[in-house]
Amino acid sequence: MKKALLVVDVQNDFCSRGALAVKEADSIIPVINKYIELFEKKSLPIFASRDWHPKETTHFKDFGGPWPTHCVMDTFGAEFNCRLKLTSKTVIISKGIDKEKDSYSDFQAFTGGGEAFLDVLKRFNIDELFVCGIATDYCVKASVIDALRYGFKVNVLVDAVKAVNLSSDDGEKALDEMNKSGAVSLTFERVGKIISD
Ligand code: VGL
Ligand code: ZN
Repeated sequence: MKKALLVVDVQNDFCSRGALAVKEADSIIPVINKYIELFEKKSLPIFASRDWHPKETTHFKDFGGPWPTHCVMDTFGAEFNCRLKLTSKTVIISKGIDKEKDSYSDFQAFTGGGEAFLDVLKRFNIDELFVCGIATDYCVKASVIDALRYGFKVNVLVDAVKAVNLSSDDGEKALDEMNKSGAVSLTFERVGKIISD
C-alpha cells in the first residue's frame, strides 16, 4: 500500500483577484510546490482536484445557491494557478459538474475518463493521503472526512491549506472536526521525515 498527495482546488478563482478569492491563498502555493517536489522525488502519486462547474448551477447565488459564480469549466477562473507546479504524471480530477449539487468532496470527483476518485485510489493501491489546498472549511474538510469514512489514513498539511472563513474561525473549527474524525495535522518538516522512512 502507498501514500499519495492530494492537492485540492488551487485554481485562479480561489486565489488573489479571483471570483471567490480566499485570503492569503497565494501564500500556500510555494509550500504546495515543495510537497509536490517531495512526492515526485519519491515516485509517489499526486492527485489534483479542481472545482469544475457548469455556467448555471444551484451552487451559485444567481440560481439560489450560496456562492458567487466561480470555477466555471473551461474558463480562466477554473484553471490551476499558473504558479502551481503540477507534474506531468499528476492525475487531475474534477467535481461540481452536477447542476443541482454542491459536491464539495473529492470523492464526488472524476477523471477525464470518467473514473471515480475512490476507484483511482484503489487502482493506485493508496491507503494514506496527505491533503493540502483550498478551502480548509469546504472542499478540504469534505474530502478529508470522506477519506476517513472510506478507511484511508489521512494527514492534513496545515502549512498548505487556507480557509474561506465566512466566520473568522471556520478554518480552525474545520481542522478540529477533521482531527476529531481521525485526521493527523502535519507540517513540511515532519512529512519529509515520514516520506523518507
Ligand atoms: C469550494 C466553495 C465553493 C472549495 C468550492 O473548493 O472549497 N468552496 N466551491
Ligand atoms: Zn464551487
